[in-house]
Amino acid sequence: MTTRQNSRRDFFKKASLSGIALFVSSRFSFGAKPSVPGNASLNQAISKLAEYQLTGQSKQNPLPYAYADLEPSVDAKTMEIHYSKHHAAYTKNMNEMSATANSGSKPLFQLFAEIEKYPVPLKNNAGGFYNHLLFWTIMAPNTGQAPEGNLLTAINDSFGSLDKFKELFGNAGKKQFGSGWAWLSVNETGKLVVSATPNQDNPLMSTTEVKGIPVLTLDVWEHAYYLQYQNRRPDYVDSFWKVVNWKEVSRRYEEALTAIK
Ligand code: MN3
Repeated sequence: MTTRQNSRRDFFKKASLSGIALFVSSRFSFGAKPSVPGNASLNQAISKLAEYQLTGQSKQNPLPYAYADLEPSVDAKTMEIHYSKHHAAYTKNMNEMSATANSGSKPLFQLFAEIEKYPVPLKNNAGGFYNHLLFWTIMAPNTGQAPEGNLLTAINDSFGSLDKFKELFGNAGKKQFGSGWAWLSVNETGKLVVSATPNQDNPLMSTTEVKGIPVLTLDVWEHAYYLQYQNRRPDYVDSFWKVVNWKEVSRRYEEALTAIK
């Protein structure tokens, strides 16, 4: 036995005698990552959402516009590859992996709520399936829209102004290191929160720190903008506001609030 192992053994012996062994072992044993607490009341609200019917055996919805319709914010070729290749691959992989993990008939949001129990590739592909499904709906051709009504009031209350919200959300996307997503979500108290996640993680997942029901999102993977913007992610993020479908964001906001009440 090495000196190090000896001193570790001695430490635990002493710790046990002094009554702190339980504390030490629960915090440091098994090399486990710190767990993110679950949120029963949020999960209860999530179970009331229309999209709760989605399972690990789902199809892509048809795009609600043509590939070229988001130009000049998002070019047609990017939209075509993004929808017909990337999103299609996440969908196919999720369906295959869900079948293997025996989770194919489980509501997707229930899977997200206990995602730490499943293999990371299933998490990545199920996240990729849902995040894009949401993303397509919250964009529309040159909307000229701005948030109104309850949503605008909530944005002003939470962030000070629409411009301050756009800056905060935009920075979440611009500063996300590597691939990921920016989010506007309704949290368990009904408050709006901005966050960013890496990879295909989302605020519905048990492993995500800032949890909530997402109502607006922006894909900042390079595949979402590189053909048109190359390294200029900030330009892509700024151009996104021209194609935000605020009517749909508002609908999702009201649905989330109703589910949480
Ligand atoms: Mn993408």
